[in-house]
Amino acid sequence: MHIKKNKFKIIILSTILVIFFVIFSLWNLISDGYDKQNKVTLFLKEVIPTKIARNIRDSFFIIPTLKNENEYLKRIVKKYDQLYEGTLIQKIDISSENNNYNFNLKEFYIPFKRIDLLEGWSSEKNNRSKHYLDIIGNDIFLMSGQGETIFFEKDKIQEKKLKYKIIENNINKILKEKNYISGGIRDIHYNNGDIYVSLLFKDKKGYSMDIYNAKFNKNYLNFNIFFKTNTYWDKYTVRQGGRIETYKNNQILLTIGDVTYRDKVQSDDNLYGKIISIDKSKKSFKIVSKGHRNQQGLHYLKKKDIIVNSEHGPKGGDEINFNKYDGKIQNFGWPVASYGDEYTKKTEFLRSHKDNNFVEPLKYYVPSIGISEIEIKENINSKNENLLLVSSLRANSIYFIKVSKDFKRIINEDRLFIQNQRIRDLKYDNIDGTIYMIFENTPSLGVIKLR
Ligand SMILES: [Ca+2]
Repeated sequence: MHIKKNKFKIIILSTILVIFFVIFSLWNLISDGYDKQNKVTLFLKEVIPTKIARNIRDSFFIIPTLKNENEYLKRIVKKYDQLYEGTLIQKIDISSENNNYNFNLKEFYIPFKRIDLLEGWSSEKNNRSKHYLDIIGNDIFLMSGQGETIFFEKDKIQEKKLKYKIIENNINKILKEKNYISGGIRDIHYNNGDIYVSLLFKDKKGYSMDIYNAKFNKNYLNFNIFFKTNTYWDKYTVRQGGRIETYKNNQILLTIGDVTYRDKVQSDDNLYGKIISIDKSKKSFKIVSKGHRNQQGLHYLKKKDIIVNSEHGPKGGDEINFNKYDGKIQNFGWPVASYGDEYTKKTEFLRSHKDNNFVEPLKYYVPSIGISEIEIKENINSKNENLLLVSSLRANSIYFIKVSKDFKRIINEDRLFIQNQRIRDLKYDNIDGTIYMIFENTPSLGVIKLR
């Protein structure tokens, strides 16, 4: 009888262990977090469709999900209670992985909508919860995905409240008049007295993105159409691009993603998967590069006359690209060459860009980090080396990449991990070394100072 009892105990114990293991692996599978992705998780993600995994999460994991939601709700209530106060949430010391960079990170509330991760980060609704910022003189200007505009004075980051001021604008009036459904703001950029915004919208013809601009002032921003891309797509996608940057000779730059129309990307008779320069007076445009997928970061190196962009690859293959444009359209390879792989079917991408007449990325990431905005601090030492600052969504990090004087060689790399924060936007203030970041999970404004 004793033996039978023991046997029974062992069976019960092993059953519990097996159940525990299954729950643990499933939890790993559907919970967010770049660093948790081991080979087993990646394999399970491949074999279990996202929809089923989400259903399991919402029914089976109701308690951890609710607990997680509860934490968020507490923060959100606090956020709404303080409205435009911009209260300091926390102040923590934080170091990069290889300890090259040490910061005191300050985090302040911003009065905009948070991204809802239960909806899935790529949902259409969440596209209106991606917010952007720029530095304008002594002020930091922010615009929400829904088109709200606010600012605060730089000095306020020394205090406990940013005390945002609202600037009214006519974005919603434009949407109403034109009968557009808003797809969200995709970037803001200050240039020579004007604010430029890229606006995603949907009308009878489908989805598209245009640029509007307004004379900058702190009372009212009256936006007018600046440039129509006349590029349409029929189904919602995150592969939109939309970054705006100052360029030479009275021009600005704009990135337009492939919006899944990959067959069009390699030809020059359309704007899918391109970076274009737009003349500010004539409003005429030129293609400066093609072969892009979803360019979420854009920076122009004035002294070197180089256009730098970051872009999302497919599964893996996020890239940092350098374009020394000399009148000939540069080709960055998509959808022919990529270091990533297809999500659904097995497509064989060419790997080498150089050997196939495309421009090789300076850097690529496998797995993807969800690469976003890119800023560059030039001439950081006596060797005239430069520092790339790259924000990432999926990897919740800022990457610091030190490169040679000619931007052709990587000297070292480091990474600052900021737990549970997708970092949508990033601006570097070269006057005092402050880095401003948009964290989209809270959402909040992160501030660190680069010494
Ligand atoms: Ca490429």
